[in-house]
Amino acid sequence: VDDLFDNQTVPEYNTRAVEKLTGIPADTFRAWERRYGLPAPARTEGNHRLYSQRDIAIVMSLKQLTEDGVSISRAVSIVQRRLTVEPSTADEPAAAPLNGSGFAQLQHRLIAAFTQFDASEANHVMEEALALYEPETVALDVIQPALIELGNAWERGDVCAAIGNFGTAFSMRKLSALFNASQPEMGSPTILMSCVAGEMHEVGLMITALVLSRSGYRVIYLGANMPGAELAEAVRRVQPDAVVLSAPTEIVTDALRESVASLHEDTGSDRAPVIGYGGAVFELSPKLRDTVDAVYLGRDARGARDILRQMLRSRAEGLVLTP
Ligand code: B12
Repeated sequence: VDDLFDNQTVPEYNTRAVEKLTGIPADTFRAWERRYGLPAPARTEGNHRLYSQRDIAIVMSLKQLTEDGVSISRAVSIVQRRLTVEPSTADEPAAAPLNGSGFAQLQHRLIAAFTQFDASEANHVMEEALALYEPETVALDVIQPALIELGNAWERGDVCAAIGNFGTAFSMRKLSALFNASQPEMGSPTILMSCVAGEMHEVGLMITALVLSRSGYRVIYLGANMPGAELAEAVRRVQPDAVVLSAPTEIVTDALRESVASLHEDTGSDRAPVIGYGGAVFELSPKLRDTVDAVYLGRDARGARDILRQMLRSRAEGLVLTP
């Protein structure tokens, strides 16, 4: 239904059939046609409307979007935009919102907005993405790849540092707002999260916090550059079920090992928390993982969520955990 390019344009369904197939009264989709020009059925010789499969997909998309709380005029412009972007190949439609291509388009538009320092267009892209997808999907499949690409573009010298910082700052504001709105203090078990001492790259940690909080955990977020001794003190006070550390750059691997060591020393609890970590450097140099006495949580928040779910379940059942 959402793949507007996969649907045939041959006019073959009458109004009654469309009502039956979509569950929407004819008055409604005829009003959409009058006001917004969508759908755009053909006419028989006797001037009766004849709809194609694509028209039906359009009606279904409008229905879905309005049911999700998007206004009808906004829903129409979203669908129009999808229809005006040409598919890259016949087999792989570029405008389908529920597959990789839909994400690629949103990423591309977000990067374009960043390179123009255009926060209002970036906000527009975010609104559109959030009308279609869950916040964690927007974080993982739109913001994260866009920032990785922006970082690579900066390394290649294609964009200046200011654009990179603008995109990072904009994204951190969005992600923080989504994280706050997900009521991180509500769920359970409790996960304490921070970057290790000296680590200022905070985006990966924030995305992981959002995803974990949206999965129902209570997340206590300490942010960037957390000295090991202070972290251990916080763990003694909070008694979390898990501690998740971010150490994406090479320069902080020692700091990660130190933090992990002080957490192993004394957490003030008879049931030690799961200690997990992540960061790009452990993907680039997998051997480094052997030097850290904690659980590697994978490439990104998606893997972290799955591994932690498993580990916290085992911990709740009282099974012994080793990294
Ligand atoms: C933006 C940026 C900054 C910003 C960060 C702002 C912020 N609020 O986060 C600022 C300007 C502060 C900055 C500073 C520095 N930066 Co910088 N920065 C970048 C840049 C351009 C993008 C990073 C980014 O946000 N990427 C997008 C996010 C999504 O990626 P990510 O953070 O890596 O997260 C991914 C993984 O690491 C992982 N992950 C991260 N945390 C966690 C946690 C868990 C639990 C899990 C599961 C996964 C996970 O998930 C994400 C998806 O895979 C990169 C270049 C690049 N190509 O990456 C350089 C880069 C990371 N920076 C680098 C350096 C050297 C520095 C500085 C030392 C530069 C300097 N001389 O001042 C300083 C010091 C920073 C410090 N002490 O930590 C190097 C690191 C080199 C290395 N070998 O490790 C890079 C790669 C650039 C380079 N090639 O030189 N930087």
